[in-house]
Amino acid sequence: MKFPKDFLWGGAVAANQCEGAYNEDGKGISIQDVMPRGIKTPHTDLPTEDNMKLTGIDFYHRYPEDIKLFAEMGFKTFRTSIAWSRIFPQGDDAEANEKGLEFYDRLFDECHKYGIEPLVTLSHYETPLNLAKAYDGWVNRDLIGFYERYVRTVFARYKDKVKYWLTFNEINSVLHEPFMSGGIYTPKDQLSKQDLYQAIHHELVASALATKIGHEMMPKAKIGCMVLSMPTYPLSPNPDDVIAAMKADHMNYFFGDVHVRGKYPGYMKRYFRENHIELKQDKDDAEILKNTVDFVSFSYYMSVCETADEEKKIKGQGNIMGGVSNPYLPASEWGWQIDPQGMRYVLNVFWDRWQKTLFIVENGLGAVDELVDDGKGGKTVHDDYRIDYLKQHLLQVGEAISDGVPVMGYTTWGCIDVVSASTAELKKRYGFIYVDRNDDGSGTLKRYTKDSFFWYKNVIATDGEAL
Ligand code: BGP
Repeated sequence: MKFPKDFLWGGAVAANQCEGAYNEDGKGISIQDVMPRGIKTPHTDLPTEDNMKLTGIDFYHRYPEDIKLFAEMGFKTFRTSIAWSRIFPQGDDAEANEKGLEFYDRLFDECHKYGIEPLVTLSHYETPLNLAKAYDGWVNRDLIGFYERYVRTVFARYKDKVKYWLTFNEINSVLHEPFMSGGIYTPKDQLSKQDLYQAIHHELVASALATKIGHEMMPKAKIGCMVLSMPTYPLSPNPDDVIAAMKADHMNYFFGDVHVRGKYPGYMKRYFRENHIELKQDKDDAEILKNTVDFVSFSYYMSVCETADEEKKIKGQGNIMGGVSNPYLPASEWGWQIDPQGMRYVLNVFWDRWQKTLFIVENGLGAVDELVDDGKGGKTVHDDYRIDYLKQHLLQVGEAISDGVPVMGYTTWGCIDVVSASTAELKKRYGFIYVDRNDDGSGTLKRYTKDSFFWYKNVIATDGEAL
């Protein structure tokens, strides 16, 4: 099958997982800098040497080489984030950090040199640490103002360089990772539902405000929300399981519902009532929420099952958002269940529900790779498992397009190996490009193309026909 001519093929990373240079050129400390390996809650207030994200893959200095490799694959777009703490080191500063702004000028210029359109996430799990500690992150309404100042600054600066923007990475993940996703310093087990949903409300208002401001400042820009999609199947045809699955999906869909419909859905009002949650709303909030997005973007890695039967609720190993394992599906080494048809399913569900163009901005397989001699004096990785994963998922994207779903693009996660978000390790690799860096800190940081590099290049060159 041929994908549309203007389909945005590409890859995705996030600043905190690849840039390194955590304290260069005036950057402030972000919440990621104080999360050592495997830790997703506040642990220490100081960056620790154990944290692979402090040096990342040194993208901050090596980006020209990396963008060149993306161009060689034929990327039409490259998704990355702006590290908020490079621009406003403490988050609540009055003035922006010029050196931080200059870095992204250079980065976006480099993309345009090859005709690659940047796709920029404004906030990708990298809240400035000060906003977490002094304000308890998004629980505090002041964050809306700080975020507004930040987005106004970057919109003004990059309005001629960036056309596609995403407001918050996987905004619904705050339900499960309040520190990493929402910069909420209060430990998860002490966080009340009231504060959690208040924080979510602030993020939703901030997202709609960014969309409004973006449209005013950049009439040609397209601004989208970004949700973690993890379709929930009922574990059995028992109606109790079907309703359990519906409710689990609601908790994720409601973020998209607000972004697309501009108001809270009825099932959430019920949830708030039944859980004694009373959102504090400013008089303009309802009006601001009406600034709806141009498109819906999402990550897709896996589906899960849900059941009403407490005894069967053995949590799926490694599933970030809870749920129960599906007996029909294999899993990755990290327990993420592999379900290519779930991609077609979720594309159809989202389109039916929202009637907004969709953008798959994350999908991929985290695996342990082995660097071997390529027989020509160099080194490579024979990652047929990754090729197979991506191929099966892309074929399902093709099926969804044939179903009539408008899909504007596809960016694989971690197009170059980056430090994992959930484990802060480099051994969980997603890239088409191998980075010689190991979790003990050793390695030359040299880049090597994997077999999947040439496979993806061919997929792009043939508009998907080579699949
Ligand atoms: C998503 C995040 C990414 C990314 C990806 C893979 O949830 O948006 O930042 O890292 O998952 O997850 P991991 O790195 O934990 O394998």
